[in-house]
Amino acid sequence: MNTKPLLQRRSNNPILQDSDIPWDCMSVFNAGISKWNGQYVMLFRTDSGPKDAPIPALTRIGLAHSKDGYTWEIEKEPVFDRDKIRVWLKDQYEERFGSEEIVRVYDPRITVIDGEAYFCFAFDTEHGVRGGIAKTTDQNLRSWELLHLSLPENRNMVLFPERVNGKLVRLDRPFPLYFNGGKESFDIWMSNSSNGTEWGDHRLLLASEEVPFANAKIGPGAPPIKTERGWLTTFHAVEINNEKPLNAWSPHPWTKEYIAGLMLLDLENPAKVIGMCREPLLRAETEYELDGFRGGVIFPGGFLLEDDGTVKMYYGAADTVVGLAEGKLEDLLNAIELF
Ligand code: BMA
Repeated sequence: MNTKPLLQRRSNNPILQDSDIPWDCMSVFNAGISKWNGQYVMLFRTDSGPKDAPIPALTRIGLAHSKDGYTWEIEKEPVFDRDKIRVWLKDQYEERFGSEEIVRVYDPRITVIDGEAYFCFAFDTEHGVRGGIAKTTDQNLRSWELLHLSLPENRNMVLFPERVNGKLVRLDRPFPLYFNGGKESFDIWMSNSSNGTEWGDHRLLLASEEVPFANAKIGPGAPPIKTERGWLTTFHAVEINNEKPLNAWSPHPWTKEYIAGLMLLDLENPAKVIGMCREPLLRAETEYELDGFRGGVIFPGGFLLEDDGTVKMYYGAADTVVGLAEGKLEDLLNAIELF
């Protein structure tokens, strides 16, 4: 077994925290990162309100730029909030359900495909959690064209960085409660699309019971990295330990540890999982990962390969800050146990 950690945390972590943000917020986390026009871009989530009970209506998406992936310049104003979705849904909702239907928008991911930026987000509504996809060629990533809004219950939609067999490929995380008798045991699914608007060919990709360090739900992490051996793909896995509550500002006992995992998908047929790292890729250890709004949470959203073989993984830590950990592509691939 490999005893050296696969990823090393940056010594100046967290790379983003609430005091870096030019508007009033209590946390900045769950960010999506990509390369755009020769720079790094980050869409991140901020929550605002009391530290132990942020107000959902005040959750916003901000934008940051970086030349090296380490030092970030943050745009002065948020780029997205629930009002934007309300505008998109005006015709559908304003008359029948009212604009209160949309509760908040959060957890952005960003993928650049064929020179266009795609932005995936989750949004809570009074009638369920949904996922959305928008795209743009706007250099400033300000004006987005809405492509798709999913049915409830779905979250954590993530796109592959290129078309596979001519189709866009997406990871999904539905919440099938009925057959599980209410148990939070959710899996990662996959779907594809020719145009980004209509999605189909839904299939189960990875089931939670296949992950040795999960005893509850799992979900997609960041857009995968293409390698010669397959699509290297992060995910999060939840381990619940009711005997050992984690530290949290949230007043409810918090028992869900979120752990980053790694799997390998077939290059030609990404719906086939060909291997997995049996050990966690990253598990909460440091103070900024163990203490926060929800301690013990590692939530990967950005996964990038550099020319020298370094892999950067950006992750939300404790639902409070953004962390960065780096490793070598070769080490990550060697840690995968092929099925
Ligand atoms: C998930 C989402 C994420 C969050 C995670 C841990 O269900 O709400 O936004 O980071 O829980 O709290």
